[in-house]
Amino acid sequence: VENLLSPYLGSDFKNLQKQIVYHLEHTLPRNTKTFQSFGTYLATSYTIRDRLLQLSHDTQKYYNEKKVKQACYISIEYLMGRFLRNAVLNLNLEEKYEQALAGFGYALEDIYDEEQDPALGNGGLGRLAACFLDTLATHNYPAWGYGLRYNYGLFRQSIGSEGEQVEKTDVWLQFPYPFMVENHFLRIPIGFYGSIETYVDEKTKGTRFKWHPSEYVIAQANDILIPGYGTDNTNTLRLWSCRPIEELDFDKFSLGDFKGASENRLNAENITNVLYPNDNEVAGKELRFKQQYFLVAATLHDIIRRLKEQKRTIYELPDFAAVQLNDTHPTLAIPELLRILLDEEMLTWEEAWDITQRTFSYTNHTILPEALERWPVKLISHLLPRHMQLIEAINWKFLEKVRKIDKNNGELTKKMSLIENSWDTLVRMAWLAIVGSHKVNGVSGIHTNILKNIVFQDFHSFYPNKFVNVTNGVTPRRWLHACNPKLSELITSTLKSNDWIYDLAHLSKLREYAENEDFQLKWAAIKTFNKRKLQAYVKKELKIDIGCDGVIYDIQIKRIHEYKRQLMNVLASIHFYLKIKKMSKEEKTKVQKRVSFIAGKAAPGYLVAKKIIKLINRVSNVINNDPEIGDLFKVVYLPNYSVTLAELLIPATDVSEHISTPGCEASGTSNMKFVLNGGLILGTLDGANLEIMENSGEENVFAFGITSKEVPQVKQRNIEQGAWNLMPEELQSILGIIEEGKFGEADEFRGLLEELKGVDRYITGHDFIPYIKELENVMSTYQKPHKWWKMSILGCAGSGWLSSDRTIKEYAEKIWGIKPCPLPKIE
Ligand code: 26Q
Repeated sequence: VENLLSPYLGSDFKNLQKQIVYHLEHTLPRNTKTFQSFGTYLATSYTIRDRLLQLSHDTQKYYNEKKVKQACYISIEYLMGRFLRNAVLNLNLEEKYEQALAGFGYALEDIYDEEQDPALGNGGLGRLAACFLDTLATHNYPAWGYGLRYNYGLFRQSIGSEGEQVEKTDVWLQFPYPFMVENHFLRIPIGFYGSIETYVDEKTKGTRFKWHPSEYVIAQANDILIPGYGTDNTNTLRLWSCRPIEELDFDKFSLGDFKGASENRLNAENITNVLYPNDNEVAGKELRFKQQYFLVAATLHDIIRRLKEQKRTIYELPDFAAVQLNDTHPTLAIPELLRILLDEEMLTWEEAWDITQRTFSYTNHTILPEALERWPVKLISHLLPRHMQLIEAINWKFLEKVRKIDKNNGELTKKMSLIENSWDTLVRMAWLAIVGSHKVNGVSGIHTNILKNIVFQDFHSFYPNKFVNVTNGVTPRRWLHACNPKLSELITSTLKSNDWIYDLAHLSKLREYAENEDFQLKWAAIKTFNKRKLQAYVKKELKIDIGCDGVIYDIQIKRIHEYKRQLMNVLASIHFYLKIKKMSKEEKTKVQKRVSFIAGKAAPGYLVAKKIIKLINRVSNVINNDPEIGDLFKVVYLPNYSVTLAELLIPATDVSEHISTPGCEASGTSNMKFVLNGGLILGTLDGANLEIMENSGEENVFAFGITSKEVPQVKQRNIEQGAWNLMPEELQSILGIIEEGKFGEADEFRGLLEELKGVDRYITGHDFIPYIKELENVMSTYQKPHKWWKMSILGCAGSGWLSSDRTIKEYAEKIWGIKPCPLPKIE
């Protein structure tokens, strides 16, 4: 710990300048004469990395000395967002760095903007993992994140001339990424394919198995160090990249087979080459399966290596690490650990199974059937023969117990079997994850109830104590303190303390200011300030003029998905457009002005979602260029939604839309970020919206529609009577207008409309009128500023529990059994 005092790491601004120049001249091929912003960003970042390396060494040393239990979070996605601002704020060095860079003629703010946004995730699940890492470090929990270092992150999105989504490769490693430390000393061989050897153990005379893979690749560690806010504890996110065992086949090369010579390298690099761009939808590709195994095999190897480094035995694994499976994507960790314990550590089945169950726990993030992973037995047997054998053994032993309570001649056994016989023989990964874990959690109250009572009902009866709820949360560091500095300052000065940044419950003290005129004015002025920044961005990037004062900024930003109902949103925009067009001049003066923003990516193979994007852009084009509408209403599609863009949008939002079909959105997390920033919610009775209503007060949320329990009846009626026959006339005529070709060729959107007219799976027709009515309520409430700002302040004041700090405390206590382990402070 005393190393922290080393003069090199001194943090007076002159020292920081020396460190920056050092890196400029020695780490980069630059000097003080060829200073430019990007080089300055890199050099500045390297100084941060030095500090974090030092802190991380001390942290690991301390955890090892104390032998504390740690959480290991395995996730195939991490949506980290930019690093530099977060690190500078967490280390409390903002003023010093500002000063240091000002000396070189740079504004720190502009230097932040040089950084790329590592997009190693799709959406909610990956961003949740990132918020958890921030909280774990901030609250001094011994914890590791494990994931993959993809060469290419989530594609970059632009909009083509027809309004369609265009995807481009995200080459994020084109330039050095200074916050990731390649760890060349950690190289782990990972096997695939091959055969199983059976032999008799001399000592016990029992049958043993050994897997002989026929192919190997190397997993190499790349570490991103995670600073906590206001603490020295610095945890590690370890991302694996895949390397070949042999870089080049020299025999082939010598024979002139240049392509064949590099085959090894190319095949290996394939595994961590690209992030699958599917969100809430399974891509059943062999390469994806290989990614999943690669991740868990490397991770378990590393965890066991670290356990043994502490001179502890394998029996202590469950006291050394709590391993959390972020959805079913890392479920192969279960048979992989069993394999290690049985075939390498030579434990008995009972011992091995007990250790496995006590080590793992599993979080479910979705109940959509198309997102539940099922992998063909054939594929698993080919790629991982020993693992398939173990899955069958787990299933056999599990079903033995199920059969005892199965009174319905095999019905229950069939339903609960880890292996399904339908169009193919498939392994149900969620079933495997449940059976192999000691705890399973959903991510919001309603979601966990649906898991217990519907999706995993049989398992809940079988294991009544296994299922728990842990409602999601978001880190207030990034999602308030960093992205909305003016609001952060106002809160700190009002509460006369910044304790809220790591104990968000303090926000409740804002309640007493909710109706204070002076406070409301300050609060509203900050919103306007943030809206102006967004207005300028829209002008610069999209060349669209939007208003600001007196204009509602209404936003829906999330992955494009039918269940999230961006389609309903754009249909409502057409409704309002038509309504304004029919108005007299006099009536128009009374219209509440509004800008409807939509942003989000569609999975490249999800054609319906891509059509929705196209429709939004076509509608936007018509509305924004109609002189009869002027500045009364605009529809703006913001391309390339990302964490960085969210940091601009969320503080600038008056009202955000979370309008999924009830029962479909497991939780949602952006809803929490908006409330934290004084945005109001227009939402359905779904996911975390419900808990936001409970905590911030129902009267402070614009809620509409039916409960998830009522949805099946509506769907059934649609099927029986045809959705068209039940559709309100207003919506029928809007569909008619689209069909007439008002927004481009009539045929273009036929598929979208046919679904609405036929089955209407997501009950858009049913919800359309209540939705429009609530939107109108939003607009009329905006005209009563005192009421609006009261709602906004009360929403924020009630959002203390939305912090991922609260979420992680629950995981730590209910699931992991870990405790904070703060490094001793040095003065
Ligand atoms: C699976 C197999 C093959 C390829 C891709 C996938 C895959 C990838 C990503 C399946 C699902 C996902 C992502 C799911 C997700 O982001 N779910 C969201 O999780 C959030 C955090 O809990 C919730 O707030 C959201 O409600 C939920 O939709």
